[in-house]
Amino acid sequence: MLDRFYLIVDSAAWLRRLLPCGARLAQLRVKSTDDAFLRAEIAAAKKLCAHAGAQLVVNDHWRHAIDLGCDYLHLGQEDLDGADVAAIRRAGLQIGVSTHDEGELSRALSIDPDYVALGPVFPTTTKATTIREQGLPAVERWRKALGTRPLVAIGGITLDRAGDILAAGADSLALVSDVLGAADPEARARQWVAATR
Ligand code: TZP
Ligand code: MG
Repeated sequence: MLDRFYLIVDSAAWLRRLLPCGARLAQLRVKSTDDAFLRAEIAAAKKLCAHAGAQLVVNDHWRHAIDLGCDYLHLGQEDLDGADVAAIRRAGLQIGVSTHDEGELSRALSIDPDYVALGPVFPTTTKATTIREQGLPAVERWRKALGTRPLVAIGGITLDRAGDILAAGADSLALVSDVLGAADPEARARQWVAATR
């Protein structure tokens, strides 16, 4: 079961600040090609999440995630191109996959993912993307297509939209800017925890 509040951060430093606010599901999404830096960030995030009793999901860097003993990966469609899914499974990691349309959904399902993410549900400025927002009808379609497989909604998610997205069928809401861009990120994270638990 995924927590309904799925916090995405770009550094372990954010986890040090926000895990104490009650977040129990966090993705470390670091865009870097510096392997030593990536390993240090992933190792720090793993330790912080273990201490907080939170599930860490590592975006993209599957080799480091395996080496460092992590247990959950998030792969985008481009990440899937370069990933050795069999090796990831052999190492015992669970995998969530991003999807933006029906074609990507069927590709994602072919690797039997532990969750499917759909996005962007609403317009986002966090990720440079030309993909149009999917809207709540897509959340409803994905819900039907997925059966009981967990569905994560992502993109432009704010606390005031949370109820509608959950009602449309999402199990978990993944977000960046509503918390990291808030005037008081700790207070916003606590609001999310209170609203979703
Ligand atoms: N994938 C689709 S939208 C997105 C990612 C990583 C960014 C979500 O950020 P925000 O700030 O919650 O819209
Ligand atoms: Mg990725």
